[in-house]
Amino acid sequence: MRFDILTLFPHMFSSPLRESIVGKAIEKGLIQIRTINIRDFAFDKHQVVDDTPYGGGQGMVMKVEPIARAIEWVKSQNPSAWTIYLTPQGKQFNQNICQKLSSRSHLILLCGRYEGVDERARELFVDEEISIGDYVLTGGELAAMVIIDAVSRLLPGVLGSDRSAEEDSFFNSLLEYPQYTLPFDFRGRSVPEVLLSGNHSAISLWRRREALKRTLVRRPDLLDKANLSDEEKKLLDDILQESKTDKSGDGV
Ligand code: 4FV
Repeated sequence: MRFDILTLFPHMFSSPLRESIVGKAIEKGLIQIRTINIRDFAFDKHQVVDDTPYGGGQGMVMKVEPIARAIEWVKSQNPSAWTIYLTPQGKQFNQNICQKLSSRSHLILLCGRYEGVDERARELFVDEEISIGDYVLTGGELAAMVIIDAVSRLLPGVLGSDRSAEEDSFFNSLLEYPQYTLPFDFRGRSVPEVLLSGNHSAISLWRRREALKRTLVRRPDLLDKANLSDEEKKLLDDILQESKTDKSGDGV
C-alpha cells in the first residue's frame, strides 16, 4: 500500500512512522510512505504557497496552484490514487472508514496548514475529507499519521497475526474487555480467576460480558450500532438486570 503525503513539513514524518509496527511494515515492503513537499511545486522565485484570504479575515490560505501541480504529478504516476484532505470539516474518522481505506492501494493525504486550502483544491482534486476529531490542530500532518497507523495495522502481514485486528475495540463496535498479565496479584488486586481456568468458553464468555458492560457504561452509543448476537443480547439483558438490582453504582 502506498501513502503519498502532501505537506509543507515533510520532516514531521521522519521518525513517528519509522518505529515499531509501521516501521517494520515499511522494512517488509508492506507499505510505502513518500512525503511530497508542496513548496516544491511553487515555481515562483519565493516559492509562495499561501496568501491572504479573499474577503479579508485572519490568517492565510494555502494556494491552489502548488497543490494542483503536486496532486497531478502523483496522479500522472497512478491515476487511480485516492485523495484524502484532512480537515475538521471532514467526516469523523472511525474503524469502519479505516477498514474501507485499507482496501485501497494508493492514498494521497493532503495536509492543510494555516486556515486551510483554497476551496477549488477541494472541488477539483479531493475525493474524501476526513477529520480525526472535533478539535483544531496546527496542521493536518498529525491527522495523516493517525490514518496511516490505523490503516496500516489492518493490512495483511503488518500485525503479528491478522487475527488480532479482529479482536480490536470497535471491530464489532464494542469496546475491548479488560486485559491482564503477570503478576497475578498487584497491591492486593488480583487477576479474575476465570482467566486462569484454561476454560476457553468460560473465558470468552467473561470477555464478552466485560466488553458489553464497559461499552454500556462508557459508549452506549456504540451499542445501538453493534450487531449483537442473540447470546450477546441475552448477556446485555442480564447486565441491565444486575445494574438495576445493583444500584450501588460501582463503575465498570
Ligand atoms: C484536522 C482535524 C485539523 C485545521 C486548520 C489544520 C487543522 C489547519 N485535520 N482532523 N481535526 N486540521 O484540525 O483532521 O489547517
